[in-house]
Amino acid sequence: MCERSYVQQAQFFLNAFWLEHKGQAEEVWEATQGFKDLDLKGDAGCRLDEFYSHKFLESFGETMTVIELRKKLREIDVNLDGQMSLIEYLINKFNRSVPDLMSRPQGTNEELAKAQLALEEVQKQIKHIESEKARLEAESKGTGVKAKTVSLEFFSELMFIFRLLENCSSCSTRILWR
Ligand SMILES: [Ca+2]
Repeated sequence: MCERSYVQQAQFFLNAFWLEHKGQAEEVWEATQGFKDLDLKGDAGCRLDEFYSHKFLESFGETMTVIELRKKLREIDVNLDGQMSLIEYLINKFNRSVPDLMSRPQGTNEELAKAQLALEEVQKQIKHIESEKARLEAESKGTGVKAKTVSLEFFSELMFIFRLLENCSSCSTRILWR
């Protein structure tokens, strides 16, 4: 059973520590993606077992021996369930503590909310562009006025996306373009 998805755990962490760690939002989203990639349940998962925790720590840190990995996991695993949730990993990585996390207000962060809205808008636009791309490409292969109009349409959609990205300093391009 999952109380919070990986994305919700990342949001919870960033909400709590936005002032201190907004400059590392990119790293938080990369770790989020790393958990989702390794979890067989993908988006529906919320913690990695010992085997995948080790795999994650290996790919996101320096190479460690099995003993060092076990030690690191014990250090990260604050609720002692033998598994590593994203929030446990983030608390450890950024030298925070659970009491520290829980003492912070949630949901009052306008800047983060704006960044998330912009991210959703960009993702919507990318989906739209992807579905339109084939049609536009086919049409722009022709000649004459219609082909030129289609290319301009495509160009203005791209410019729209770039403008959104400019307003979304914490958006991860890796997540955006996957
Ligand atoms: Ca745990």
